[in-house]
Amino acid sequence: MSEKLQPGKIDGALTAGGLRFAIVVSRFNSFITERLLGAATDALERAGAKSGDVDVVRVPGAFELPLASKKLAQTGKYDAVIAMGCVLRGETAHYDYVCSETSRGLQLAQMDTGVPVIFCVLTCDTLEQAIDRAGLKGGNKGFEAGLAAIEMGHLARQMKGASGGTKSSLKARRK
Ligand code: INI
Repeated sequence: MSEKLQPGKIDGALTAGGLRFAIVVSRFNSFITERLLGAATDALERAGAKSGDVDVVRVPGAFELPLASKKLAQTGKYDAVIAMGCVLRGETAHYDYVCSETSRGLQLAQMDTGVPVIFCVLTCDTLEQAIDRAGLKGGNKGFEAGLAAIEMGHLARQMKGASGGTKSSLKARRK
């Protein structure tokens, strides 16, 4: 009988020391987005990030998040970018265009640059739903985004050069 399969494990640590982050925050619905920002910086700080390693950039609305995130990712200065916004449904189709282009643009930004771009954009029908997710009943999505940025920042470092080719710096940990 062969031994039980023991796949190598590649985990992203949850310590932020030594990693660099950019946070892009939409001014639109700032009552919500500033609360997301506060929770994300809390998560980063409590995980060991230093002030000089976190930059905050503000943009007018969610629609502007993808371009700013991509430009920040392209600088090569950051291990992860967090994009924060809050889109609230109105009476027209505007909401749908903003949501779809923002999410598509942010995914493209990370796929084009190879730098993790964390999606922290609330897309809600009501203000109450948004408040619930920015520090009330639903916790705070900003805090979750901070943790996701740390984990993905580490993973991206470990997977540098692992683009499907034969050689990479990716080292699986075996127990
Ligand atoms: N931007 C948001 O971030 N949230 C919204 O709810 C929103 N609504 O509802 O219109 C919104 N619109 C502005 C948009 O993101 C752009 O900033 C604007 O169209 C200029 O490009």
